[in-house]
Amino acid sequence: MKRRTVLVAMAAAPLGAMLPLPAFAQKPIVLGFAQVGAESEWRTANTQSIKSSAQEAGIDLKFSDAQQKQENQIKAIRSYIAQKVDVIAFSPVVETGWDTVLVEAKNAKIPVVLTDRAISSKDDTLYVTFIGSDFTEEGRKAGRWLVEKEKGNAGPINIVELQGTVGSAPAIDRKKGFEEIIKSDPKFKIIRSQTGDFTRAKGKEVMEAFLKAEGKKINVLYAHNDDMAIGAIQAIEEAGMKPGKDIIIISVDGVKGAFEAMMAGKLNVSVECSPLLGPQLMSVVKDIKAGKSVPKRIVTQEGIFPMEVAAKEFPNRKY
Ligand code: GZL
Repeated sequence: MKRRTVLVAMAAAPLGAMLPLPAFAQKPIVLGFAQVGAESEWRTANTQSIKSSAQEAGIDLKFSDAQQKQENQIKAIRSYIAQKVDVIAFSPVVETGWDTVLVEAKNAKIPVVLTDRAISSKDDTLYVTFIGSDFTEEGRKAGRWLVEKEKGNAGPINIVELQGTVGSAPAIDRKKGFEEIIKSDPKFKIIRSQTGDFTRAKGKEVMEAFLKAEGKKINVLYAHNDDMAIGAIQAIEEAGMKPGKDIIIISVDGVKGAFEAMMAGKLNVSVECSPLLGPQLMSVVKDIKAGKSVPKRIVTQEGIFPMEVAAKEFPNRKY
């Protein structure tokens, strides 16, 4: 009934006063998304969230995987500009080097949304909003957990650090937040710090090198994501040491693999970093197309999961 009424109204209205098309007759919004890659459990869950949310929202998604290479993300953004998509969204693999291509998007009048990771640019008109976690706070949460855990220990407490992708916002900010907290007590010393590029394989490889160089001097591992921690756990076991006991392990993301490691007593705590950004992204894309204003920064809310709660929390995990 309603549908016919709308159509009748349109036929009667003079051409100059055409009513807006009803939702079922409007062409779908086209969103171009340039993803970092498929480097971790977190990224896989993030991709799944974006694809399933686009489908549920009736948004036509064009998706690309850059295999963690900035030049591939830039190529994808340029192809979306050429295709004249309605909105472009991406998770910048590193913070810098985006201004040129984002000026091209701006000149093409295509709004850009940052998800997951931020960019470092003087011109914040190059994107409409940034939806993602507060990585510095994630680093602080990791540091606060360690300070509390070791409050009765006079030290020294030697820490090795597996950093995320060099130049990426999560790697820069998780390091900054962690160091901000542990610098309060000189017993904490970061004796080795190197990138494992957020992957299990590289995390294992770098941890093997740390163990070769420092061996039993290592008290704590701080890994910027669960995948590198899981790789490091393999290296620690192969070196004949007990992960979670001989070496306390702190990581970030809260993926299922981390919960399984915590339930096995091999990982001590994982700071949550939610990849489930799809629903928020689609809602923002629709608001932008509807001409609504959106906040410049949308922060995802997250917790922290020590091994003691892992078994109880595991059934609730969505990624
Ligand atoms: C964080 C995200 C990071 C994850 C890693 O929002 O960018 O990239 O912590 C992923 O697991 O590779």
